[in-house]
Amino acid sequence: MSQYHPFTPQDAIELAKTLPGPFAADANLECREIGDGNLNLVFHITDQNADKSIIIKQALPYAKVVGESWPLSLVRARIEREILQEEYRLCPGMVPEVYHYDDDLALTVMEDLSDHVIMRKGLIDGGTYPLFAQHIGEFMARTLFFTSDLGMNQQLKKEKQGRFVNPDQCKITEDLIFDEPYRIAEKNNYEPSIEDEAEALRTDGELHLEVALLREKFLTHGQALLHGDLHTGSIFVTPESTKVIDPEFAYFGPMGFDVGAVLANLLLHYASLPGRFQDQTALHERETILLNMVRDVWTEFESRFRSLWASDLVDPMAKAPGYEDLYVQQLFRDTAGFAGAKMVRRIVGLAHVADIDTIEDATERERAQRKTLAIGKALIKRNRNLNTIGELLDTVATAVSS
Ligand code: SR1
Repeated sequence: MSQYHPFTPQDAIELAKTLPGPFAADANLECREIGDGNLNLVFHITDQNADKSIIIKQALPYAKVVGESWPLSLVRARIEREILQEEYRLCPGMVPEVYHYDDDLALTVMEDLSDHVIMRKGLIDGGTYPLFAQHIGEFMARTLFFTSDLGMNQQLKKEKQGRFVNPDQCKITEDLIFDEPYRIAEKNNYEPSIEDEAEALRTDGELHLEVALLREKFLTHGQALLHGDLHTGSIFVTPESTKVIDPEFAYFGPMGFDVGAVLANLLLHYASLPGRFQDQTALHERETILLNMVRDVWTEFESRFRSLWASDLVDPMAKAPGYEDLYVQQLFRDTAGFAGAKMVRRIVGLAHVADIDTIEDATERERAQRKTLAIGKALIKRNRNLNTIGELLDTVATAVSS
């Protein structure tokens, strides 16, 4: 049994040498620690003699973004590895292949995806991903449907729920998304220029009621096995390919939390665009691309989810007339509400997004922050009345224009 210790690049090379593949015995291995996320070490190991490489990801026993004062369970590494294997089974080619793991060392050896780019960076650099909506729609439909009571044996689902109890990671979400943005909290992080917005978030009773309902759903609704952190920093893309990474926040929760995460991060990028484009025609074109992506992600997801309902339903009572439509309607409303909550937290909470934070001009950055909050709050407040993606996009347009 291996004893946990945080790896150095040399430790990562030593481990790589013991693996059956992909490196040859005479490989000349180099290693760089490339982790730029909030929680883990990520080692990129390449053979200088051949075109071969792997990633070793190791969990740290604390949140790297804050330090050792914020301890975190290492169990998340085992959960992340198991859901990667589950997602690989359900959507081959859409997550990195797991080559090896060591739960005591809290590490997973996996496929290197560095021929792709992190989607957040790709969008900031102006990339277009015409197949993204189809890919992510398929990914979410399959992973959510087949881990829910609709698509899997209900007793097996309960057993599986036991393997994906993830309290430390869920607590991060409960605090950072569904609590701290709405009160004075030490970890909150926003610029003084939007103090008025932060104050408004703390005193808006109508908003608090909706956030309380979303929080309750996140705490109690074990609908399907979620990725749990499906933002554009957890997705690798090329124009032809989409790969989902970093599912360490996985747990059984409400489906709309994953779908809402994707929409929220597209809308965050949309809100950042005026701070990135001076030419109004180019700005308008790019905004249209982003809003079309929002529409297409939902539409692709819904169409694939409904196809699975037609072909692979295992719950006989779910065939009751009208049930499918009510189920999808509620899922859409949850998606809208969670998307809004995820936008608000990225402006006033601990962890921000580069889309907004890298806008250099302070006035433009503030404008983007206010725009994000306006969209986020509108989606939260209206979620229980929304029925179609067209209405969601109208809500965005109204929030932006007022
Ligand atoms: C302390 S972790 C902060 C955030 O990073 C992750 O990507 C999750 O979104 C989490 O909320």
